[in-house]
Amino acid sequence: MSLRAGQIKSSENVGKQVTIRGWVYRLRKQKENAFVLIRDDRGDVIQCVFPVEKAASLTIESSIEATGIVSQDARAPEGGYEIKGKDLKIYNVAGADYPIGEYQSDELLLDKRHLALRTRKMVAMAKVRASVLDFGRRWFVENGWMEVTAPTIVKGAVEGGSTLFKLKYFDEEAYLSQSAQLYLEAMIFSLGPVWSLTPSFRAEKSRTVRHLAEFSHLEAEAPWVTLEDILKVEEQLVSYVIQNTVRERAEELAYLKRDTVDLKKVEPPFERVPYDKVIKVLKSKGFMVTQEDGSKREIQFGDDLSIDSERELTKNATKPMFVVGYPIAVKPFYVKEDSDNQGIGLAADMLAPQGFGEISSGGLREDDIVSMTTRIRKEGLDPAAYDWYLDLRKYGSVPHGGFGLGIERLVRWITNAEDIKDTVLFPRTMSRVTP
Ligand code: AMO
Repeated sequence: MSLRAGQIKSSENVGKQVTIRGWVYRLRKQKENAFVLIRDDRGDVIQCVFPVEKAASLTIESSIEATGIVSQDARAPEGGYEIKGKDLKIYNVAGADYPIGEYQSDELLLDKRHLALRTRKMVAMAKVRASVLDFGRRWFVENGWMEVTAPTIVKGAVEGGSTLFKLKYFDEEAYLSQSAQLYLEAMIFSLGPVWSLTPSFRAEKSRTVRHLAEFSHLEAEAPWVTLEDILKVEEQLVSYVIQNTVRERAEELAYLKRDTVDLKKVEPPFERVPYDKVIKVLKSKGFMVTQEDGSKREIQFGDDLSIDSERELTKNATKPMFVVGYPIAVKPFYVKEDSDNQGIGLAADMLAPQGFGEISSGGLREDDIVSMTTRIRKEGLDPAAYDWYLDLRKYGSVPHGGFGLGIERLVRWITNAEDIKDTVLFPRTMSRVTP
């Protein structure tokens, strides 16, 4: 039976014979011995020492099965255990030109991502991400929300026409979904609180460290809720995911050099900061916005928050915050207007601290058919494309709301990753659709 590195590294195994299968992660051939760092299929490593002639044909990433006796040696890397190799079976001698070495440009690592995902950094990232997805699902299951799946080939824009990916759908035109929201809204009438995890697609034409063309979108929707109800769900969900991920992935986060002191303090409630206060704060700091013609002016009420303004706002924060009370004009057609506060939308964005910025967005939905039709037209969209969606306001409309959270944005914050592309194994951006 073959064991994994983590199972072998234990004092109980010292002096015993073990077998491990894996790949040559690092290789150092000396006069008498070859030091082979083996990576198992979970990304963990252990050193195995063979007489050099036995390992003569080995190259980096060759796939092997090694059998030998476990010994404890403080000099052995990665935990002080090693295997004194006896038998070596080689499955495949990897080409000697393996392109990933210790120091590589980011671009090469992206071009060779199918191989770069064998690096320990990518393995650690993938494990943190898996825990985020796992605990996200668990939170919804434990709290009685039903998992649903919405289509990703659709006819209507949710988040504005400029980021739609068009596709030929038999003899008609269709789009890749930007958000499952409208479909989740249809489901709450018979399924109650629902949630989904589907890819969303945005033809984002800007290169930033927080935009992907395809991202994993965790979305939720529920009937009979207030804005405060939705914000409570968001802060509980995010806190639960973070606390559990930090606990389960302590080793990986340490490998990624992520200081988790602040993360461990993330718990509800998150501060609710009114939009008008945000603008005042940014103004007092002399924050400027760039206009379409490239000129700059002072930020003013009515401006949407940009990456830069969010960074400024959150750079010294240690916990996420909600920005509430946006002018309805900067929000999409579905956002409900506050009846006590004309022109203000019942929507909120959650901003992650330390400059990471928006990770989720949500609020109450317009439930009146007349206002909604007017707003769809105002956005230059065709109400006919939203025929079925408008039916939801015609037949038993109820107050309802929900939110969408970007998994990669959350993972980027948890891992302190410089670029959102690091949080996904095969990133899709404006300039990258392979591998
Ligand atoms: P929004 O467009 O703000 O709202 O998206 C919700 C969340 O999705 C993430 N996100 C992205 N992540 C990576 N790359 C992108 N290009 C990208 N675009 C968005 C962000 C963002 O907060 N239907 C509404 C939400 C709602 O009201 O329910 C929506 O899609 O984390």
